[in-house]
Amino acid sequence: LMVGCSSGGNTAAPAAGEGGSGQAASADGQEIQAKIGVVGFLSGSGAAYGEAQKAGLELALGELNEANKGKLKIELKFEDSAGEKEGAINAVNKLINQDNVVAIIGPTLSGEMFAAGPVANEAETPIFGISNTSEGINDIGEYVFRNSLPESIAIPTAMKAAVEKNGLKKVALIHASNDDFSVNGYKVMKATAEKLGLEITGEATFANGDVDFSAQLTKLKQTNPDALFVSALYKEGSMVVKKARELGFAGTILGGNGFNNPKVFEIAGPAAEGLIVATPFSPEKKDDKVQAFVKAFEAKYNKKPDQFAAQAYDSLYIMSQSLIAAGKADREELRGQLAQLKDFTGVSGKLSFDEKRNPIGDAVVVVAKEGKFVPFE
Ligand code: 1QQ
Repeated sequence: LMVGCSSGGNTAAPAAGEGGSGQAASADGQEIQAKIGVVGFLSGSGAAYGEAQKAGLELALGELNEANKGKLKIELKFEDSAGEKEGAINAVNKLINQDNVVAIIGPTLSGEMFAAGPVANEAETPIFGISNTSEGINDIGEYVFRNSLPESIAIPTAMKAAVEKNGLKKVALIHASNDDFSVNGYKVMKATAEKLGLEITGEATFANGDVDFSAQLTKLKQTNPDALFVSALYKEGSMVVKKARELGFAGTILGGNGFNNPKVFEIAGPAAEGLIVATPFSPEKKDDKVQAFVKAFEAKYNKKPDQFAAQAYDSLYIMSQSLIAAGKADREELRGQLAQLKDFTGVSGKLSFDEKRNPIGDAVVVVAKEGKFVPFE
């Protein structure tokens, strides 16, 4: 039985009760109407992250609303934060207070989540990060969740593989100093280098928005490292990779989660060749669920999904499952169901949470080869 319409309200507000206006729980057999907010980096220097997330969410939305007919209907309300903390805070406030959403997916950047997560947490509204990989995201509060694999797991996996296969001994580090994600990734790189007994020959920083990295890279190259470890978002990160190759650096280049987007190949061009990254998702994975997703994504968008699309896609399946289990679009009930999530298998792998709601999962290591990432083996 179908009730309500996509533009209708939802039952997140305590006042919006059962029945009446067609906003109802499934306990009485009616379709649950759930409005979920999405905060994404949809414009600006990292817009390809937000676009991938939007694409993944919209694909999942179509599939879920079809499959859950009569049980649950999800409506998504997208807000563009432009990758800014202020933008993320405003979007979260609007979604909670004006749109009355039952939960929020996003924001894209760890820094945005550090700024906007507390707002949602204070308002007792579940907020679900799909690309926040920094340490400490879950410490914001008990309404904060994420399915994005922390860099503290992903980076060491990539570094160990690179050290083993490429015989690295001396490394140089470079990172964006005004971005929480990039700073966190750098700290993980440094700590892991020390743990693995690597010699750090030099370190350098830049700021998001910079376009000239020659001074830093010339200096780092002179320290003669076997590898350059780059912690950055795709735009600056790809320009760093390109410049390093232009300056003649021939060693290994390894990056963090920011590089898991095809824009890297557009910006760095052939200089991307050999770049090593860890990711929880690869469209090349020989797995039925993954391949069905890749096929559906390609049919809809005419390109392969990246990790950001995959984690976004998974997040809506998690929301759907949890809303149905909750039996109504209620923030508190939904939080409870999300916290109980165990062994969810999505396209970005198997997911369960530890006691701090941190995702437990594995990363695969990939390497850039002829315009795409392939398994590093
Ligand atoms: C974070 C990230 C970025 C690469 C997301 C786009 O992992 O900010 O945590």
